[in-house]
Amino acid sequence: MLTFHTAATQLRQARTELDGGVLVAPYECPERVDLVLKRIQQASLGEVREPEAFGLEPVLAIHDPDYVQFLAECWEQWCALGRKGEAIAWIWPTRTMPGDVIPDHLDGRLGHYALSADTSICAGTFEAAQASKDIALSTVRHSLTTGEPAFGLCRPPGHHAASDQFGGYCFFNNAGVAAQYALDSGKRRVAILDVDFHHGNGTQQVFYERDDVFFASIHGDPCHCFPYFLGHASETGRGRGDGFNANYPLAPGSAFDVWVQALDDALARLRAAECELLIVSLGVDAFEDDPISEFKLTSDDFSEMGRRLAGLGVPTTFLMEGGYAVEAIGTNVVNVLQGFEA
Ligand code: SP5
Ligand code: ZN
Repeated sequence: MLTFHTAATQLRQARTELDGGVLVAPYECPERVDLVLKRIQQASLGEVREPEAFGLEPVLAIHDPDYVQFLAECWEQWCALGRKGEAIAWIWPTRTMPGDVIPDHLDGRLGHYALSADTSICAGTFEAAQASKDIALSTVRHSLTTGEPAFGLCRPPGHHAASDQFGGYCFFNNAGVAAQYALDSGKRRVAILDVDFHHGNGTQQVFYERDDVFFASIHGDPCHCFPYFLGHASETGRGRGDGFNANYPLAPGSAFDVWVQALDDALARLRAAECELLIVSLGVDAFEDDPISEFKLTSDDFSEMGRRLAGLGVPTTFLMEGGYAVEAIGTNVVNVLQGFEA
């Protein structure tokens, strides 16, 4: 299988993540990409190709212009304030302060555009986010023009990014940008299947009222797991999007026997929705040894996941999301892709 990747994804080298009340080295680190690439080469998965530059137009097709502008300017403005650390949001418009006016001050703007405090903005963040969406776009274009499966080794990930919010290590919603590109290229309906441990809140939000993208997500129950405030089974879409959103929240500790039932149900829903392209939000943090997640999938389970995805028989684009057990990330990703091709 063809992989798209560029070294520009490594331009984001954040030093800090707020975790358990302390600033730790971010789980979403550049080494993740190196290790996936290494395993792709070891396993002779196929050619690794550079993406092309698509500019910001396909990003603006799903993200708000003021949000993109904020991401472009944030780091420079933070530095101009003389701040010592990385830019981390620390106040939000919560239930008692609706926040109808977007503040001028950067601290207020950070709170407006952030959905969580786990994600700092640092030098190179905007550039890496652009490289990541270019990988997603190049990958989906390859699947569209050839009908062949392809893998986009995106970093930073995308599925937590909403139309005007970053967080959960995500800035541009790569899967959403790719899905919109496929629709704008003539596809009538696209499926996004999110197998990352965490609910794809951003992807759900972007497409919640639309019937041209079917979104399904299998994830840790938000009553117990990040992002906590979205991802319940009762969220089925709104308006013309009603019936085009399917959430499978599973209990922490769930293993593949439970997980695969959700997968089979999701695949049956995707089949019924008659989608012309499948985009897989491929997080491998459902792995048993993931340091921040709570499912119990084994490396062999990821191979079976790939086999079942192939059973749908639809042109498929895989886009990298999470996965933080760095010692196994390459094996788990390549197992899905090889299982798909088997
Ligand atoms: C793309 C993706 O997988 N994003 C996940 C973002 C989750 N960020 C919050 C992580 C909280 C970690 N707390 C676990 C403590 C273990 N030391
Ligand atoms: Zn995740």
